[in-house]
Amino acid sequence: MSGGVRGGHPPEATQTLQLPGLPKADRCLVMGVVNVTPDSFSDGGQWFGAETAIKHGLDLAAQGADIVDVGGESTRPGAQRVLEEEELRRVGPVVTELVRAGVPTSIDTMRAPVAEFALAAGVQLVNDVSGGLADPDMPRLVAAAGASYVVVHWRGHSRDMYARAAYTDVVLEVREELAHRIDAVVAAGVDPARIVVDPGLGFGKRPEHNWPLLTHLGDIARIGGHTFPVLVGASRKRFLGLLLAGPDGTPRPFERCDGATVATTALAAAGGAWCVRVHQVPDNADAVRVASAWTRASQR
Ligand code: PMM
Repeated sequence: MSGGVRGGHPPEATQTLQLPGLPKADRCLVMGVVNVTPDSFSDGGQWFGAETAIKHGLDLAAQGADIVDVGGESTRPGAQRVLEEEELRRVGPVVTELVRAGVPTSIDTMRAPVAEFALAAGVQLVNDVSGGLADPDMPRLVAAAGASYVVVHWRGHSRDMYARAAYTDVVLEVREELAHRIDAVVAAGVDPARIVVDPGLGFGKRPEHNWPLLTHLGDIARIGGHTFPVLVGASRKRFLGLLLAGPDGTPRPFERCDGATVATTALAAAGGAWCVRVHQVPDNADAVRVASAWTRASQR
């Protein structure tokens, strides 16, 4: 599915796409984040115990999250990897309980054994920030389970990811590299109708790379003649804090970046995002509805 020419695809491209087993709405979906980690960038330590994490997931669903994304490994810049057993210990009870409660749940992991546990528990979506590069068994596993798969653009693990943040034309290169990953996961048996693409904001990208990706979601969606749903994960990321830095250049702390996240959500949704991945749900759930009304009115 490689190839193709870049160029201004329409913004409303991906919201009408329906993935089997996932919620349907004629607007951008909201994915609420539960990081069961002691060290994630914005919420590390807050939802670390199983009970607290389960309650938080249920709260996010009650607040309007269409999907709840559960992760047990921090990918913050510079993060070291956790052991597989520890990752499983963190996420296992949380995905099990959220699925049991009927919450559409995704597992945020780069490891096939962790995804395998979560799929057996009943998650509908595997969110792999490495796009199948970190664990070569992942695409086959997702294919065999018949699950949906988020293929994120990624150039390597977080401990040294900025060393690879060099692009001449970031939109073109991210799209080309995603196309190669799509070829690989489809070759492993994943149904193209179950693939979601994600430009991987912040993953081996500096602020000047994230902004053009956000404004070209239509280009990211259209790969090899196929239109894929696009997931956008901008919530509380450092490029927002840097945008809102004080006069002395100190980045705005993430806990005061929720307004910027909500603005980004509205723009991404109006720009065609299928789903936004956010830490704080209520205001973002409002923002996707505003964007939907905006898009509908602009099409009259
Ligand atoms: N970002 C993080 C974790 N998982 N998944 C997807 N699909 N897209 C992302 O951009 C993404 C992700 C890192 O964010 P956090 O640790 O602050 O939650």
